[in-house]
Amino acid sequence: MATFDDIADALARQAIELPSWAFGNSGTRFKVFAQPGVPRTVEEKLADAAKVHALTGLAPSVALHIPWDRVDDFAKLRAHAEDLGVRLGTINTNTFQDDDYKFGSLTHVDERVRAKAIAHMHECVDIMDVTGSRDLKVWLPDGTNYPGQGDLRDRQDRLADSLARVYARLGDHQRLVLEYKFFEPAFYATDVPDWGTAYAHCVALGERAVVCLDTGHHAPGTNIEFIVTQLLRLGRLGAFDFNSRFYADDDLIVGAADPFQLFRILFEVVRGGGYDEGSGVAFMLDQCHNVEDKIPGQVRSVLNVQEMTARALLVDRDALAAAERAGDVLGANEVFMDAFYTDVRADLADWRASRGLPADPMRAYRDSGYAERIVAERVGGSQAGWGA
Ligand code: AOS
Ligand code: ZN
Ligand code: ZN
Repeated sequence: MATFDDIADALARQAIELPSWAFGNSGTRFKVFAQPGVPRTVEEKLADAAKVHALTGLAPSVALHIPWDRVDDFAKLRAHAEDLGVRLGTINTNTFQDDDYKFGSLTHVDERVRAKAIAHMHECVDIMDVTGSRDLKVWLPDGTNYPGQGDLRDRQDRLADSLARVYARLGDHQRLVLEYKFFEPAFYATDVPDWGTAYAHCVALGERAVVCLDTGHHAPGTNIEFIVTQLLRLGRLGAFDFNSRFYADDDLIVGAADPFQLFRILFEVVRGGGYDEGSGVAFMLDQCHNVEDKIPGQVRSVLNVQEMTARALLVDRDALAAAERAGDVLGANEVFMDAFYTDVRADLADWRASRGLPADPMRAYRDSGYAERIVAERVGGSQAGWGA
């Protein structure tokens, strides 16, 4: 097996984008539990994200969500982020919180509503031009609840047409990242339900259309690492939304529900070149912290991704390939599992300390006094996303 020293340099290029909405109040449709000290402004969300980056060195950028994070002056916001030591990243569109979108957005039968959704996405690209963001993330709530409610084929045709109009607005360096999800809020037929549908639309659009794989968006038992492999092979894996799920789209801390699955996914990422310098795969979190503290929730999340990345990098690929070729089923599995079972936490602590980072970022956060300070300073937190 490779040693920790062998992978130290590769670990240094890890970058995980944080979602602005992870720092605000969130909840389920039953209850939003407000937490003291949550950000009241976008600027305060950026400050919290910058704290996560300062503690871990892993989170240099922040994804924004429009309209939740709309400000009057995005150039000023960009400068503010840079002053804090982070960048503004992916711009997420929102066509799911407006009465007009009850029966769909980019797929809507009514041309007025469809034009409104397209205009919203064009506005998001205008924002990207100012923030310097590369990626426009499109996740759609579109779908139907009952058989016969909508014409499935016509909806696909309208979707293709709408996406083309959005894509046409992108600059040469910008990408459309299309996210799929098998259900919710639609419960019968979702219009972008799976990687194949997302892939087909991306191919029709052009090279700068790529797929976002949200790890929570699959039916139980789905072999997600296979999808990772296939999309990398096809050159269309644009981004991850990392989180974990026990039941539905739970948006829990990545690596909490099934660390082995995260390991298998990251192994295929490494194997397929998705972790190579300049690979074009964006690693993001898409999580909400409903009952746990938010800033340490984000710290825990990026550390979980780092730990599993380290283990994935440790796999002895030569030994694995030899065992695979020899038909040595148990030998190959042992090589794979050896890396998974390697506890890298002490090595990572030393590695962090050698780079001027806290060896234990969770503890460093607890000791920093930041949590107490924001509770004292921020009175009247904003509602930042889900459950709003
Ligand atoms: C929805 O289920 C998707 O995961 C979206 O990526 C995301 O959670 C949403 O856009 C929140 O911003
Ligand atoms: Zn997502
Ligand atoms: Zn989701």
